[in-house]
Amino acid sequence: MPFTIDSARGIFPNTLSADAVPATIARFVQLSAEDQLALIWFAYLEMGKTITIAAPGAANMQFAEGTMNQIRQMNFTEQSQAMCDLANRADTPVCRTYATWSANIKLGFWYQLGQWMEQGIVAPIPEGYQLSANASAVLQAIRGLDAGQQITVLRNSVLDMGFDPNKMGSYERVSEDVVVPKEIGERSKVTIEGIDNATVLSYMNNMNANDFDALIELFTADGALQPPFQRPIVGKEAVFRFFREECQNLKLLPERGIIEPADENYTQIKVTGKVQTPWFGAGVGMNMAWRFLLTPDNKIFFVAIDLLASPKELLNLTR
Ligand code: 45D
Repeated sequence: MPFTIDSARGIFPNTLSADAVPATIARFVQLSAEDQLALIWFAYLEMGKTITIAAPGAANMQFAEGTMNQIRQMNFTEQSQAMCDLANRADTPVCRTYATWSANIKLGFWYQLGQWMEQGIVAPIPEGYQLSANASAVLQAIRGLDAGQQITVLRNSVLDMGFDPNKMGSYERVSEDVVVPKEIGERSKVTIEGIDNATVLSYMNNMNANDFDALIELFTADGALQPPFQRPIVGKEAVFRFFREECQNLKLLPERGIIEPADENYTQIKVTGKVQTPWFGAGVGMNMAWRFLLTPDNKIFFVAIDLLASPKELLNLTR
């Protein structure tokens, strides 16, 4: 066995990912719950001037409806408390329910709350709320990020909220229904400058078609996928679940790549390009890299997906 998942993670080590994202999140989680909520509110209002969220199409909100209606019935004090509890990752029934939801349901929940806050149905951030000096500095840092990095900060801060699922024992995960894969005739086919590898092209095309059954067959049984800023998801079963829960309706727009032999007849391939999320559509193109390590029979042993530090990184195709 020439490669382990751990050693595979190190291919194309000079790929510069957007470290500003985890750095900003690390500062954000240090803030008080009140500051966190107010900061996201201000960031969301500012971002809303340039980019619009395309929900609720992106999330099937029936799964969060019960909790949302519960919050709708509360008075303002209770609503503010419920939102602070989420930011504090407290142990409450709402925080426990929240922890069972997939990423899209969490985002849809906050999207709805945000709308209700604007409409005066849910407690607003108090008028004239003054962010602490630290919170202002974090907001300033967010302003300095590109749009793809900003939406990633927002997404990750939302995913961190609620009760810690690792403390919950066994529970049933709640996610949207899986969409039907696109008809063969309606599928688009990517072209990638410098890359004619069939596995990599199929990866992109199957993901764009939501054809997760075909997609997962490109992986080895012990294969792994590493999403941006996360540890690898290991094994076909776990990766398949991830595809069905978190990868619907993505648009992968790979542009160029480089292919190189690796040890023991493995092949390493780096591709760069853009990715669009159904939440923002063509409004936000995230600068991304895929770093593939393929076995001698062209199966995916490992792929890392990185959010890049800058557009300049799209052209960084060296080892
Ligand atoms: O607290 O090849 C209020 C993989 C204030 C798969 C609020 C991938 C109070 C493999 C405003 C109400 C998935 C890895 C909060 C590729 C408050 C693969 C609300 C990559 C919270 C390419 C806030 C996919 C709200 C990628 C409503 C990179 C926030 C996907 C909403 C990236 C934020 C998707 C939203 C991203 C953020 C989506 C909707 C970054 C969505 C971000």
